[in-house]
Amino acid sequence: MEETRVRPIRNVAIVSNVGAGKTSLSEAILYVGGAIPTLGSVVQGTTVSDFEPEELHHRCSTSTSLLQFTWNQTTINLLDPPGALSLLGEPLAALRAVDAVIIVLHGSTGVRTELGRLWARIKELALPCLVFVNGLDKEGAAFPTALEVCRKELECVPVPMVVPVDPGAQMEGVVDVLQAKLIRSGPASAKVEQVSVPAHLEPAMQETRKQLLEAVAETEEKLLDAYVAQGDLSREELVQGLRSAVCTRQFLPVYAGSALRNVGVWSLLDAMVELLPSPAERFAAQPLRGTHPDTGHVYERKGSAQEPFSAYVFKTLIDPFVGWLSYCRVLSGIVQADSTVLNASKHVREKLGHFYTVFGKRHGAVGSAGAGEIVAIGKLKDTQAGDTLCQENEPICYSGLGLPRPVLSFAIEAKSKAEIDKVSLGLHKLIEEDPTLEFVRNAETKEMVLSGMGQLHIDLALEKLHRKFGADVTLHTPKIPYRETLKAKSQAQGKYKKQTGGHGQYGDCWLEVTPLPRGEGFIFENRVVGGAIPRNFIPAVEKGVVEAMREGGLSGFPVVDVRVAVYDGSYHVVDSSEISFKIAGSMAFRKAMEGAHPVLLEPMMTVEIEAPTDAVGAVMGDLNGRRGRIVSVSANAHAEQIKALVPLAELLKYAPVLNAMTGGRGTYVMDFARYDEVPRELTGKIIDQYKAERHTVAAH
Ligand SMILES: Nc1nc2c(ncn2[C@@H]2O[C@H](COP(=O)(O)OP(=O)(O)O)[C@@H](O)[C@H]2O)c(=O)[nH]1
Ligand SMILES: [Mg+2]
Repeated sequence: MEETRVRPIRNVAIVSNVGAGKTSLSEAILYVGGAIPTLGSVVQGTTVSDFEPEELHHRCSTSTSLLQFTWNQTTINLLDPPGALSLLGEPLAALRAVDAVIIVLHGSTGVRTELGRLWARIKELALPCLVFVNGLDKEGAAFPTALEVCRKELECVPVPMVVPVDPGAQMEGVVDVLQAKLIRSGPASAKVEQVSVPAHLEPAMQETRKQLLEAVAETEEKLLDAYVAQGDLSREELVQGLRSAVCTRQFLPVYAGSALRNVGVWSLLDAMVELLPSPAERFAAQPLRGTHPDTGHVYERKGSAQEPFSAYVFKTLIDPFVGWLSYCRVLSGIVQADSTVLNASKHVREKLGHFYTVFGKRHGAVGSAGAGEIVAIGKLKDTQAGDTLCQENEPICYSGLGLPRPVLSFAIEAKSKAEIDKVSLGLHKLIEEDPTLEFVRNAETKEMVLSGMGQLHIDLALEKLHRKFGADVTLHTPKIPYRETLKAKSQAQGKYKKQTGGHGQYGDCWLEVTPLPRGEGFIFENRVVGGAIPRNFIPAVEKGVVEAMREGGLSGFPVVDVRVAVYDGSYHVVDSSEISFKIAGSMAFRKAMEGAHPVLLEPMMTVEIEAPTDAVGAVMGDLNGRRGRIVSVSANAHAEQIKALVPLAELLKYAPVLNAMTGGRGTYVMDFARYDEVPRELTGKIIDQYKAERHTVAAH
């Protein structure tokens, strides 16, 4: 019953640590799959997948490529995202479009932070996986080490599917255990040669095959019975057992070879079709869940073409030739190009433009797309990555992309006044393409602030800004958004009186300010009894307080975490007005704060650093120097994770420092944790600095 209308489909993303060979492997898959005539190379900038100018310049992927091709009557949608930690939004989004994943392991490197994070998401999404151990043509790359990584770091049961033959620079084959054949191949031809297994490789193959048989037999009683009875399983039984074990994530079939030399790739490609689930099979095992955008009612979809149309947008980009494109994974139903649908995430109707298939930078027009397919749609006005599109009368909304927050911020300034508009326009376009990039004008510090996931991410954004919009900027350290609060209870009066001639002004109130626990913000209370201030003026007092809170008396930063109670006052029947009580409220608040032992608060960040073991001492020492508090340290086979609480002010230029301390092997992510009091010895300096700045601004 599987996809009778169209060809079978496999949607697969390739993920790994940066530089493990995803793009090279994608290229080799296309080559073996007959989609390209020659094997391109990342180093020469000739792969189908890495084509953007930034990718060619950096010689690494910076954006997810979609590679659609056909093999064995199966449509394969291969996604090749970048691996760098600061571009993690791309693979995280790609995972939402696929039904299975190929994990590339390389050399003796274990699971680094970026793959660790992806692995966590893969588990959440319960995506079936295959592993490809790449680079076996290189010195020091060992297959057993990779199996150990699967066991220890991915905490999975690896099942080797091949026996690598003569790993090293001249490697030209693997023994495919399922085929019981030696598969010979090389970079000069897309054809593989299947020959019988030479006698000296027979014991290794039998040993691997035995492991496979036992693993498969254990997954199902029927298979176990057959194995016990015959001492063997047929190829059909093996494939059937493997398929269901992969689909339910019971174990990880492990392939191996060299993407660069086109070795072992054919077996992997075969497995993509034979062992990975089709979209329908995946959703039969775990139905899709979405909610009604208005009622929140939960609905399930089985991912069939007969259901109402729904699709998930996992990437948007501006293509130089076709314009705005939204990459969509159709999850249910069928949709025609140029029809009108609902964007359930944004509650707006969208008129769909043309539909395209995508092969790297090449596009082909198609008229419709059905469940399981991936299609690029032109001209969507309000749709962003993470949105759900659906049939208007059957609305459903799937969960958002769940992307990490930016960690690194810069204040940016246009190189020339004439470029300010270009910068602003360009950056707004770039953030529409990339949900992990943030661009805001900070009302408090009056700066334009660009935030990203790391230095590479910011650099790439600026390169694109230059290339696509012809605008250049300079980067500065952004100002810190400090806050003020109080440490003691205090009371004060605010009396505003102007009663000379004509209609006068009269407002008078007594306020009590009390510290609130950190993060509680602001509470206003009316404790006036006996009509000392008429009820209708109380909101005006509150307004005055709120206005005064915007600029604290110490440094001009907003006041937070304060309970303000108005408890007494007086009024004048004629002269009292809202405005006079508002002014009185502001005056009383400022005075009360003076007596309340005001202090400065600074933003504290939770920082998670991963550093190679030999650099951990240096990293921890440096964190101490940054007023950081270590929260925990934990280790895996290759690196240690340090979790610390550090003031944002000490982290503004952390990325290059960590790089230098760890020889480029350290990575970190950070997130806002809370506001903490600035140590007294630093407070004076910060206050002086901001007062001086305010003076200069005022003088201009
Ligand atoms: N020796 C060798 N080098 C490889 C292999 N696969 C990839 N590389 C090289 O490793 C580098 C990173 O490869 P790339 O495919 O861009 O990795 P990605 O970041 O995972 O996409 C490039 O210089 C490739 O030429 C391989 O199987 N053997
Ligand atoms: Mg790549």
